[in-house]
Amino acid sequence: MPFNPELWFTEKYSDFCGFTFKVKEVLHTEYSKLQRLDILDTYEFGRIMLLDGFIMFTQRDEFVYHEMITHLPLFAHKKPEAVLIIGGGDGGSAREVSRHTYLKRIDDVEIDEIVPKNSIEYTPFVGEGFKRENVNLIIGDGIEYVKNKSNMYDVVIVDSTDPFGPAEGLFNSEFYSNVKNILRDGGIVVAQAENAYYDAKWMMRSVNNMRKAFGRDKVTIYQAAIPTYPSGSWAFSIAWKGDEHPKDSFDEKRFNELDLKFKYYNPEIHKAAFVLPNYVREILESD
Ligand code: AG3
Repeated sequence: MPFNPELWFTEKYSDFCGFTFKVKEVLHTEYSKLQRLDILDTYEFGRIMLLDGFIMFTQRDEFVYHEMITHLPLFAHKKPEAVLIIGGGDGGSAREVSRHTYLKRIDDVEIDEIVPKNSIEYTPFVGEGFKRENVNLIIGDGIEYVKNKSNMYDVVIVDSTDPFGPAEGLFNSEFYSNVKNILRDGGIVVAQAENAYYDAKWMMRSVNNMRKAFGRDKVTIYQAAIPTYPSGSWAFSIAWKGDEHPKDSFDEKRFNELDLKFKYYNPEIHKAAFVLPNYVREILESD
């Protein structure tokens, strides 16, 4: 029998479980000063980007995350003109935001240049976000970028890695209060906030620190089903400066006029994503 080795990758979710899939080929590995990046080609999920061994996105289900972190806050805002993406170095969020062609400004501040470089080369289905002419990619530290600036953006999207290493400071209250200042009146911030099942502490770090900056009644969680992230049920924290809850401020007129095709997001999901199971509600209310 010919030697036919099998290569498998596991992302560990806890000391006792993880998520494993069979790898066709390791396409690229590269180290920056900040982190290790791997691009894998896999049988089940297509191309995958790992940062420090954690799944950032897969070709097969990235649409859920990127649609939900962008279109929900954009359609919840009354009249967005300028959008800031922090992180999002793969270009997936930029790709979705750029479809809102009425926007006057889209800035994406990514700390590590090897992420966009490799995304454009190996995962162009998201990397193409940086090819859109209305997207301005800035290589820099998002934590520094939001300091001492005010009234510049209507929507801020924090598309970060997990809250350790380079992204740790993107989950703290000083960062969120700078984000509040950089937002104009009526502004909305959304951040990827891990999951309530394995990592409730991390989710609540984002929620509690947003609460410190925006006030307890101006922060909540919405969720989406993302099969390749821990627990499959992913949380986004959202805070708003205006009076209306983002689930109620969906702009149906703009949604119909733009007439975009989505694979996950729709007007019903916009509202339903805020409906939380009891175990998540309890975590949110307990702190
Ligand atoms: N941001 C990373 C989400 C966190 C995933 N965590 C994990 N697999 N442990 C996604 C970047 C996509 N633009």
